[in-house]
Amino acid sequence: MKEVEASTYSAGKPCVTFVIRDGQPDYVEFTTIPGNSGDSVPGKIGGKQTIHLYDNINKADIMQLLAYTLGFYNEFRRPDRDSFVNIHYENIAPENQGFFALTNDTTNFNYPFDFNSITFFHPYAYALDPSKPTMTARYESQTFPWKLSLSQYDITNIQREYQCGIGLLTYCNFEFDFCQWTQDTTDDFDFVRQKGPGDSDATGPTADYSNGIGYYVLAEAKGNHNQDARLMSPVLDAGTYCIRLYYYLYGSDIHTVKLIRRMSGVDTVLEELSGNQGALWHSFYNDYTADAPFQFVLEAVIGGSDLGDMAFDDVYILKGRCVV
Ligand SMILES: [Ca+2]
Ligand SMILES: [Ca+2]
Ligand SMILES: [Ca+2]
Repeated sequence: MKEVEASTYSAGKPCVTFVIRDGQPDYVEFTTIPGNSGDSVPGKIGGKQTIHLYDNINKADIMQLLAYTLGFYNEFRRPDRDSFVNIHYENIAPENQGFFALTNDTTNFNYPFDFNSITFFHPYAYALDPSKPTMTARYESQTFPWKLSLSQYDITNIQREYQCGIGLLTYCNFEFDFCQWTQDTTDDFDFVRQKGPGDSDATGPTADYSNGIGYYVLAEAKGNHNQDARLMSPVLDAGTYCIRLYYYLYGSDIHTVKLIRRMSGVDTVLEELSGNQGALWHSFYNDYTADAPFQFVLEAVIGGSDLGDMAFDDVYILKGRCVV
């Protein structure tokens, strides 16, 4: 719930907030049911409505159930679904085929088909033969990601439908690419996308932050001693912005990371952090105001040994102040 709130706030104001019931006539009750499938009804029905969880349910599946409650259907039930996804009905028991039915109760909100939506099932969901998928993409180049968190379109859809303004400018979990972030070419080396542990040194992450099995971006210490690498955000208009990200600075020779504002060709250091921060991901957020177009720049300055890998994951830029 906290992640849904934090991902959708806009212009410094929360968009969706969850509160403990205090006599409200319309409310959601969470219960658990045995078995390995949760459910909830799409949208508000009035009075009590129930979200069924299952034992050891993961964060992404809870967020999927909350997305239904907020009024969103599964992305793969969009009327234009068959242009993008093959459903393998021969591998789905008849009583479960309804979960894959197209529905005209939804609209595609004029956005592209979104394989990253939190409302996507796992590609093997409801498989009779668990070695075969029940959904595949129609295009070979498109893979089904493991759900991580709300996608960029999930967030903008919630913001628009709940009329909070579109606050999210960019979000990157680095699963496929660097999204709207670009490598600086005036530095010494480049960040790389990395999955799992880099090398066997006692430095750097062993897994990404988003879901533990995906990609993060790494400034590799080996071969880059005393050198720096920078990643640049898109150019942002003058105004106030919140940046939220996760960083991993583990190793006995961690040097320095910086958050920089690049405006009119001048770099100003906004934040700077040096030294070993332990073998875990830390979150960071803060807001900044600029009176001219600018970019955020993430800089890694490597120290004098191999034990100084630095990494980032899940970087958000939102309009307005951060909500704390
Ligand atoms: Ca990631
Ligand atoms: Ca570079
Ligand atoms: Ca390394």
